[in-house]
Amino acid sequence: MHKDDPATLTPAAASAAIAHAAPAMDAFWMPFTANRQFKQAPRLLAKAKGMHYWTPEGRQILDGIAGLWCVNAGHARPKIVEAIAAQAAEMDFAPPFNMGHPKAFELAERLVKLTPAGLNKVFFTNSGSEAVETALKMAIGYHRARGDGARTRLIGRERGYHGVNFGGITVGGIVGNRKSFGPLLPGADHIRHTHDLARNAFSRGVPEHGAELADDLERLVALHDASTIAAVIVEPVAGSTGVLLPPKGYLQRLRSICDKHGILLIFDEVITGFGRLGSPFAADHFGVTPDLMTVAKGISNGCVPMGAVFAKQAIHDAFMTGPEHLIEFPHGYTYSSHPLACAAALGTLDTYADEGLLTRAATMAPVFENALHSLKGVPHVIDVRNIGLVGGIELDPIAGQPGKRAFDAFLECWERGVLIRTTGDTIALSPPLIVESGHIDQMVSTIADVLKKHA
Ligand code: PXG
Ligand code: PLP
Repeated sequence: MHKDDPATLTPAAASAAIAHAAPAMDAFWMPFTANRQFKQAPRLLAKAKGMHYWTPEGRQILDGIAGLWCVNAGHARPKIVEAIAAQAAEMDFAPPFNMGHPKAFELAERLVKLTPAGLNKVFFTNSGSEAVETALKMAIGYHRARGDGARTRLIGRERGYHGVNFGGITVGGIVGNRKSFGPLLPGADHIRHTHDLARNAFSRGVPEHGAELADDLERLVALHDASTIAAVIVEPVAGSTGVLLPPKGYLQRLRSICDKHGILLIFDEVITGFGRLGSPFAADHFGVTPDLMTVAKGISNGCVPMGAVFAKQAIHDAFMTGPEHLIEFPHGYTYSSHPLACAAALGTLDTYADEGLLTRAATMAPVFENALHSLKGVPHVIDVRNIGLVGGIELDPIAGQPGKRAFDAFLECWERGVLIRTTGDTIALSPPLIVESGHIDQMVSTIADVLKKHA
């Protein structure tokens, strides 16, 4: 036994030894974490490069989830690191209201060259949650600016995730994120989710069945009348709620119902944006262009917080009326287009371009798909879902303890050096887009070993 093993020490010396190894943990109220459980057995990350993290003790961890679906180019990429360092030295901050700085304009021009045709205006935020709030306000403000001010109702989808601010949880459909926070925004409603294990389990790519679920929007139009509905917001592929893919033809159908009724369609591409599906955006992948598109995460490779909303010209132009000295859209954040975020995003776009990363997921998708589907037949696996470099492995829940089977697998994969993500009883994988087949094998075989051990 090591001489500093806390078990051999007096309680006071043991606390001191632990304090030396790990920081005090009392003050930090951690986000989306079981705080009390975590602090009894902390999991710390101290260093990252490429496909890997290292713990403070130097244990290597394979990153199966691109940090938190964001580090698409992998960790510590030189062009991004250098861009941030140089910008911090040159100009730390510039006020974004009534002032500008060159990199914000440069970044905006470069971004709208990547987005689907028509989405050619960009508004910067600092997170996906802020991007969602911004898009919802743009939608309602757009209708009002056109003299259609009764269109205020926002429609989301069951099981949707649109961040954690009030607008986002109003249109979101994850019960646990909503139930504690009162009545939320008035007038919102939800269409049905598309998850259908009975018909679609173990689909490779988008499932066959369920395009007709888009018609649920017609039900809400019949109930509320289209003249009261501003916008519908969906994730093209729902990430947070467990990797739910749109059935074949579903998004096209949603687009045409929105067009028929003058309802704006918002794609929340916070996860799907920047190459996750093998195209720059999910809108490209599915050939469906929304009116507004929210992004975050991969826009800056997760290196400095940043989000954005892309808008069609007509939405932007509807606001550009009235006296020219007045603010057209009274909205913005202190840190909108922050210089460090802009520098990080420019370095990110350079890295994506140099290495073809915005389409690399399409090349790797068959390898990833085959590896994931090899888990069919492994104990407790009741579905495998995949598209591009996103995968979902759904497990049968332990009776009376929903989420526990997957969370236990997460803990054991961590012990074995692989970082995965779980939501409910679904394991999610979304590796950096630089992933190689050896990494995929390591992720999948680790998960298989863990599940077999608990057969
Ligand atoms: N919309 C979507 C579609 C997202 O996936 C957000 C908005 C909010 O972004 P911010 O930057 O405010 O977190 C997200 C974020 C998970 C997980 O458990 C997913 C997200 C965030 C944290 C955890 O899968 N997505
Ligand atoms: N609260 C107060 C008191 C503020 O002064 C501000 C911004 O000036 C905010 C909130 C909003 O902060 P942010 O612009 O970073 O979202």
